[in-house]
Amino acid sequence: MVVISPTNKSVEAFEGLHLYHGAISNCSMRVRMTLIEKGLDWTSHHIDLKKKENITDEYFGINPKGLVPTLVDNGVVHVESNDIIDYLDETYPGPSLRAENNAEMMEWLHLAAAIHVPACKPYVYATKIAKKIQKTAQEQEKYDALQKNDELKSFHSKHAGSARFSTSDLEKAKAILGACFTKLEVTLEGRDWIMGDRFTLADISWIPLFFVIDGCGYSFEAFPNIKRWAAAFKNKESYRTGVLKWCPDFSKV
Ligand SMILES: N[C@@H](CCC(=O)N[C@@H](CS)C(=O)NCC(=O)O)C(=O)O
Repeated sequence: MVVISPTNKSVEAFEGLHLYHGAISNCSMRVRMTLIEKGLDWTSHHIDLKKKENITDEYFGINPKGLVPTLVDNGVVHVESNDIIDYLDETYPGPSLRAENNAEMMEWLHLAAAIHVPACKPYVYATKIAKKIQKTAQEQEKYDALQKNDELKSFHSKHAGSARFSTSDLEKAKAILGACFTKLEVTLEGRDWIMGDRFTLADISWIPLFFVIDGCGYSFEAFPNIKRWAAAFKNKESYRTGVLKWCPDFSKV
C-alpha cells in the first residue's frame, strides 16, 4: 500500500472511491478492471494525458509524480497501480481476485511494476506516443518546475523539444519485453489464466501491458498462448468496460 499525504487538501474531503485515471493509460486500465471485477462504485476524474491535464499544480498536489492512476478512498490517497489493485482486493468484499499461491501472484504484479519505466514506457513513447504527446515550451517549463522525480525527469527529457529516444533505448526496452513475454508464454502453456484455472490480479495486471504493447505494433506471432489468453478477455465485462470502452483501439491512439 503506497499512501500519499497530498498537498492539495481538497481530496481529503472526498467520500467513497474516487479514481484519477487516463483513458489510454495501461496503469489506469488495471485499476478500472479491478473496481469493476469487485463490483465497486467509484467516481471518475478523467485526466487527459494528451491534453497534459496531469501537468497542473492541482494534480501534482495529489500525485507528486504527476502520474495516473491515483485512487482516493474516503480521503486517503493511494498511488502505484499494482499496489492499488492489491489494496482494493484486500480491503473490499466481492469476488476474491487472489490466487492460492499469493506470493507467486504478487511476483507478477511486482514484475509489471518493475518493467514500467525501463521497458513499457520507452517502448510506447518511442513507437507511438512521443510525437502525439509532445509538450509545448510552456508545458515543458511547467513540467520541469513541478516534477521532482529524477527517473521521470530523465525519461521525459528523452522526447523533449527536438530530442528523440535512441535506438539503444528502444532495443533495451524490446529485450526486457521479450524476456517477460517469453516467461508469460511459458507460464500460460496448458493454462487459461496466469495462475491456472483461477482469474486473478496477475491477469488484471498483465492484460493492459499486452493491450498497449500490441497496439504499438509489437509482434505476438511467436506467443500463441498469450494470444489465446488475451482473446479470452473479450468475454470479460471488466475488460470491455475498463479497457475497451475507454480506449477502443490503442493502435489508433
Ligand atoms: N508505477 C506507476 C506508473 C504510472 C504511470 O507511469 N502512468 C502513466 C500512464 S500509464 C502516466 O501517468 N504518464 C504520464 C507521465 O509520465 O507524465 C503506476 O503503476 O501507477
